[in-house]
Amino acid sequence: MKRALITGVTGQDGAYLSQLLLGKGYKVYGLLRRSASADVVGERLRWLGILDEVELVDGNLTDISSLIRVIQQSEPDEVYNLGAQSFVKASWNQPLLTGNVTAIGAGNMLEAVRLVRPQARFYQASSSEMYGLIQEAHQNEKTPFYPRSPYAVAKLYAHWLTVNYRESFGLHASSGILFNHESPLRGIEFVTRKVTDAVARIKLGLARELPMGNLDATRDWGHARDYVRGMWLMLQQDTPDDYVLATGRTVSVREFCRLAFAHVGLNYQDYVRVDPAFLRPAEVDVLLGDPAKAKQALGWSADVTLEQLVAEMVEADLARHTARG
Ligand code: NDP
Ligand code: GDR
Repeated sequence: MKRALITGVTGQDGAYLSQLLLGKGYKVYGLLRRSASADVVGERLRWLGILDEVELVDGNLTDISSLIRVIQQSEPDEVYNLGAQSFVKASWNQPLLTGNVTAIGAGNMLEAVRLVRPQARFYQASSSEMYGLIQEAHQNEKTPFYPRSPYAVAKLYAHWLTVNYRESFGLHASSGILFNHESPLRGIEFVTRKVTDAVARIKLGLARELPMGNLDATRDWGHARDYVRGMWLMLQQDTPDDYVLATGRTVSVREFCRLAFAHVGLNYQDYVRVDPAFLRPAEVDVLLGDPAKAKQALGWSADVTLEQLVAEMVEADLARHTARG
């Protein structure tokens, strides 16, 4: 039985990746940081019905001794480093915490693997945010980076350290440069889930409007379930490498709003208003990924369309709010 250790197991991707690996017969360990809200942090795993199947182990990315202990305890064949302060907007308010968790935390994880379990395969959750102020219309593995937020700067450090540990120490370390991927388990502050949650509340008469930031930004949005499959495929290759995962289609936040409201028969223009509080000090205007390498080398492609994603998310939020009464 293969053994996997996932950091960020309580997040969106951690939950779907756990489900995928359990389905493949893995023993799955998940790093859990201590929280006063221990009863709710496992909510996503519970939603997928797998909370009891994942072995949660106590540790924190900022505490390397805890990572060393967890790797000794779990003896993983594969390590997926998904833990991060992942909300871009918050990274301007907490830039150094973001650096400690998202950059140095990845360094701690790489060091712990190198010292304790160098034979383990390592996945780093890199991000399309690293392209930031885009240098090419379609971004692929060779496109130069230009980060636009403290979050993206931190991710760039983690990305290059992963490449460096591969080249310096021969670790089987791969980095997935993933474009935005969403699902009903997306955190509520991210734009897609914020919109689908508001659509559900407005439809059910629980809210009347939706304050938003920049409606003109465009993103290449896919479904998280497809993207965690790509992570796993990367670690099944004989040779570690870097791969872009994306759909190859970019759509504006405005169009996402239109689709989500239209799903319940409403016109987004009647409800959405721009509130400067949701604008960012520096914006990433456009992202559009080129997943050709992942398709060719991994046989990976994003199967879920944006329209299917929107429908699934709106329906899940309608069900949640209806169940709450
Ligand atoms: P989430 O924000 O949903 O999850 C982040 C996870 O990191 C949570 O489990 C969180 O724990 C954990 N975490 C935060 N701080 C620490 C810490 N100090 N020690 C240990 N764990 C910690 O992110 P996603 O699932 O959406 O994304 C997964 C990874 O992929 C992240 O690294 C993200 O930056 C990256 N990424 C995501 C993309 C996307 O579109 N979703 C695209 C590209 C990259 P807790 O529940 O306790 O807060
Ligand atoms: P992003 O995701 O910054 O791309 O990072 P987010 O959903 O937060 O923003 C996407 C775009 O929407 C615009 N926007 C708003 N965003 C939010 N959150 N709230 C709003 O009200 C709003 N209005 C407009 C933003 O300005 C932005 O242009 C996500 C995270 O998952 C990262 O961890 C990951 O690395 C990248 O995706 C790829």
